[in-house]
Amino acid sequence: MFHKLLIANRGEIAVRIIRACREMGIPTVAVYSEADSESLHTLLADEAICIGPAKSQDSYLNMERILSAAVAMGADAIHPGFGFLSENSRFAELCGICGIKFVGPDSGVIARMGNKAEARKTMIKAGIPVVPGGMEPVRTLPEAKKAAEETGYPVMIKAALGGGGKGMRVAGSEKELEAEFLNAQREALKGFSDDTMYIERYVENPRHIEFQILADEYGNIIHLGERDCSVQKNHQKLIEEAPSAAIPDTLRREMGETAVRAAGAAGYKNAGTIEFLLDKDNRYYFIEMNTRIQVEHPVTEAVTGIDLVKAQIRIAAGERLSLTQDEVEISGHAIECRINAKMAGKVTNLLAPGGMGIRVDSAMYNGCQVPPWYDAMLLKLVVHGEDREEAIRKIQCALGELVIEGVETNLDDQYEIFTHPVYQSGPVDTGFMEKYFNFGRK
Ligand code: MV4
Repeated sequence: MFHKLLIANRGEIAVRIIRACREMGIPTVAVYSEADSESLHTLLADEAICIGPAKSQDSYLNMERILSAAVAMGADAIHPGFGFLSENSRFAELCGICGIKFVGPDSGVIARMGNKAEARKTMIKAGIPVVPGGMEPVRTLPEAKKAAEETGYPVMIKAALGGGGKGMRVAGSEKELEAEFLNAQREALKGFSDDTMYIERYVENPRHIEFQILADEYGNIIHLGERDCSVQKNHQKLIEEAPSAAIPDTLRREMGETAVRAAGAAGYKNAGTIEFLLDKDNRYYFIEMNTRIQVEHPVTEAVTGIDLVKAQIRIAAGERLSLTQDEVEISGHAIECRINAKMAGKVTNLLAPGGMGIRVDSAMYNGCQVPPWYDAMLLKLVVHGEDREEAIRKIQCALGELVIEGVETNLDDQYEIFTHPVYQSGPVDTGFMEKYFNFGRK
């Protein structure tokens, strides 16, 4: 096992990782920016080292500073969390060069899956169902037209290095493709310094279903069931559930097996996620693989009883998976709700909910500062009930108890979603928020 682990992150996920390490008896090093000297991850870790000014570029995204800190502090492993450098293949590679274990897959796999056009090609070759569309990326309008013609309209134009909706456009006809392709390409170039695109058939109002994968370094791969992340606004996930109420057991088994095969085709090691779109006729298509621990991982932890961050660390340390697919059991229903700040400022009052099946993951404390420099997610409320109905009641009760004063949040917006009869009556698709909700951004 590792002797000391450095957390290359901040906020609630850094705290989450520190907690896992502490339970495992692994000493931790926090890195922090000048804006985070009083942040919870800084205070909670066994050691902490300042790595630069507030701006992410100068601190949490600065590979040299983080690696220097790791070497200076004698860390033999780095956990990247999510966001920041977590999907930076160069960072994973540099960790290896410095003799530090990167808690995640090999850098080559990060690079290959980070390129969605290449990931798609890998999956096609492995016989994994993908959204109908071209096998090869497109770089010019004539190439795009040809691919769209072969695919059939409507199509989705996507950036190879995209994700999160940037550089993404729907084109219902050749005319629309002509109008939109170069715009999408320009957006991709601006956002990712690369204008490689690819074309897929447009799937209208799909459900977003993702399978949690665990793979050890000896070729053993299992899945831990799925999460339904269909409740989102402007490509920001708001609510995640496990299991998905939209998926019958037979389909779950089939999609799970497909997800395991997909991870195998990618040469995957450690915790990862296979994303599918599920259409109205319950056909499913691979769209992307995420090569990191995800924000919504606690819902999977709740229904499986498996600590995913500990599993990541054990796998990285060379341990074998300690359970087989048959030993994975999904029990009850879990829901996560993300509480985001709508402004920076000082938290003047905080009261966290409690009770059976209630979990709060956050780096907030009474009197803490919410800096303006980073992601706005303040707190994840995760509930686990016997079934979806109980989980919805539980999360309403917990949201009712939660008090955050001093900074404006989306708490009231979230409460409204859980009281919505369409949400309560069953699983929703990705069109739900746009159709029924119109509250302010973020
Ligand atoms: C799609 C799609 C429809 N058809 N691809 C949005 C983010 C990116 N990761 C994939 N996304 C989508 N890809 C095809 N071919 C619709 C979406 C999409 C979406 C996907 C998951 C969750 C929410 C979404 C909201 C709008 C659009």
